Amino acid sequence: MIVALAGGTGGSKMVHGLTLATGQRDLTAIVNTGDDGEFFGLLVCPDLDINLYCLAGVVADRGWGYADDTFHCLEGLATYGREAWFGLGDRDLATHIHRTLMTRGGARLSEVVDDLRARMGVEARVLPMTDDPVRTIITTATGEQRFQEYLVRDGAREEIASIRAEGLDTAIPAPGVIEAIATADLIVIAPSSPIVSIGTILGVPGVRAAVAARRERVIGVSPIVSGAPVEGPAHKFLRGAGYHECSARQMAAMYADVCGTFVIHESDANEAAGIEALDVRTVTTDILMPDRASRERLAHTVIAAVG
Ligand code: FO1
Repeated sequence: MIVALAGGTGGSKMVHGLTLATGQRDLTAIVNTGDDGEFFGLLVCPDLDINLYCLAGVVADRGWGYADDTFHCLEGLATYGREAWFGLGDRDLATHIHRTLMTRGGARLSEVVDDLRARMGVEARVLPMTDDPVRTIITTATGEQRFQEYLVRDGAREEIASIRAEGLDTAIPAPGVIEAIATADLIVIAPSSPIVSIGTILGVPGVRAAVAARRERVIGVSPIVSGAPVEGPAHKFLRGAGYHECSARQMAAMYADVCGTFVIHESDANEAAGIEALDVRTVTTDILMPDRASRERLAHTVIAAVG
């Protein structure tokens, strides 16, 4: 069994690649929920949905939401003066309504995700990192913003003064999370943000220690290539968390306690010696995943690297 720790778009590409390489039944994805939020009274879980939609083959090319979705409901809400900056498509809204109704009926988030997974025909196991609410809060000079407000509404323009994940300290790993990590043949840290995606998953009490105990079976893939993030404003999150170096080596240093092997892009080959000095074995290859073939190829490299 392969376990992947994943955030949204970058993470889902790695998860997808791993399923192409091994089949869906051999994969468990443990997914960040710090990006979750409430919109129009509905519980929206972007990273879980991105992974589910990707595995179901229905994700839009932009990497989130349903392919070919329409936005009539959101447009209607805008005419009533409602804030419509978060692109909730009509088909996507069905997911949020179903999830909200299930949770209001007493279901845990992990039960909802499993229900969505089964109904979408996804065979891979998809687990939220926790069933408890965790919300990433970004503080800038303007004040506190919810994660999606900072990222989508405000376009991640401002420098970040601090980042915190509300509810993380007391969150309990979702059922199956620790067991999956403890028994996995291979644990892949997907190229998601080390702060607001992977950092949040590892921050759930007990998860970092469980992954560290499997360090020799853990392989990370760098979300940074040539000093810049492959997806999203990872550099802003890094600076906001007090890291002033944005490099593959910095990523490896942040994971050195949990990760025995790290995959970097060939353009960063000059950083390999610095990473090996952290006692992290380094694999250098093309880690960009623009299409299906590149995802599958990288997944095969990742699997072969840890044997
Ligand atoms: N990302 C955007 O850049 N703009 C959007 O309007 C947007 C809407 C959205 C709706 C549902 C969903 O599941 C994801 C959505 N995302 C949108 C993606 C999301 O903001 C981020 O990519 C993740 O939270 C980061 O992993």
